Amino acid sequence: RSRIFSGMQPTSDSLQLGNYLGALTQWVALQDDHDAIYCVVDLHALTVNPDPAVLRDRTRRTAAQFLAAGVDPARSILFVQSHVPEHAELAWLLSCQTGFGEAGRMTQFKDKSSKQGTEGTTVGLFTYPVLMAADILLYDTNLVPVGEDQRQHLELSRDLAQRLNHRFGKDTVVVPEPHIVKATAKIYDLQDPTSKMSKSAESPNGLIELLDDPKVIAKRIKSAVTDTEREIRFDPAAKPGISNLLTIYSALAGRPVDALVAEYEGKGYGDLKKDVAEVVLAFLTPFQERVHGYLADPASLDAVLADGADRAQEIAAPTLERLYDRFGLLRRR
Ligand code: AQP
Repeated sequence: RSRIFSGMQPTSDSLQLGNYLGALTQWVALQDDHDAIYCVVDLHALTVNPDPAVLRDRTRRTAAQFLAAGVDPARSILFVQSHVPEHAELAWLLSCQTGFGEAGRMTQFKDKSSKQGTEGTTVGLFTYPVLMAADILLYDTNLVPVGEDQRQHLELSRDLAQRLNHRFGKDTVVVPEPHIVKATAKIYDLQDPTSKMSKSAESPNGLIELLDDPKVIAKRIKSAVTDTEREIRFDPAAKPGISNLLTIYSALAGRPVDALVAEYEGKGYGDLKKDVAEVVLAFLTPFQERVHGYLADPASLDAVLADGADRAQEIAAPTLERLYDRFGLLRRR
């Protein structure tokens, strides 16, 4: 069976719909036929210097949302990154294999650091994709289900894997492949439908947060930015707002975009928005109930995460040992 690894940062109280459609639904779909490992990447979240109590709370909340979405600890490994210290250890080895210029070309770093300024940007944010490569290579991962925004980071993981195999022998690590599902690879902000929806968006008005009040969500969908035409058709370049709504509708209702476009012929944008809101809430209402159920019992949630960390470490520890040896570090007797 091929191995899957993916993670999400606990950078917000709630995941957003792009996280769910771009990544989490794939995680759930892939866990039957693959050896799947899913992680709350709390060390990555440290790059933006969160409040300690808030980070702890968000780590549990993120795990609860994975479970509520259908990640099943009986079929997958679910754990918290910092519970398996091998991630941070391998990141050091990999940072010594990454060019400064190579890391500097990462567009996510350029975007985030240009907003924060040099003084407000941590070295951790710069090396973020190196830690991500460590997450992936530690498990001899074959496939990484992510959204489009992670494609460049994954390319760096592949380059690093190939570099290690070239330098230390061809079977040093497995070279991972991205798994990006085109239809939902990039969900856009409702107010700015040419930018991706993001947990840490400057304004929350274009966001669909999975744990938000249903009334707020419906209002945001009804106020989504569209265009001055009246025709409902799928054309991401000319009609990004309408196309984004059709993508969301299609993914959550499990109906092809073409069928929706045919159904809405002659109808108005208001009709489409009303129905998208209905479809989103039909999914979110039971989802929110499940999340609150998991959060009401933190001891059980922590036990699931502890068991996941044990199982993850059984795989990670020998990989790190192998890499320490290949890098020429003298092992302790
Ligand atoms: N808008 C999106 N459409 C499709 N997929 C998306 N993902 C994120 N936004 C969209 C995917 O969700 C996973 C989350 O990864 P992350 O938590 O490490 O952070 P990210 O990619 O930076 O996502 P956010 O929501 O924008 O978080 P912040 O604001 O904290 O940086 C990844 O698989 C990502 O591709």
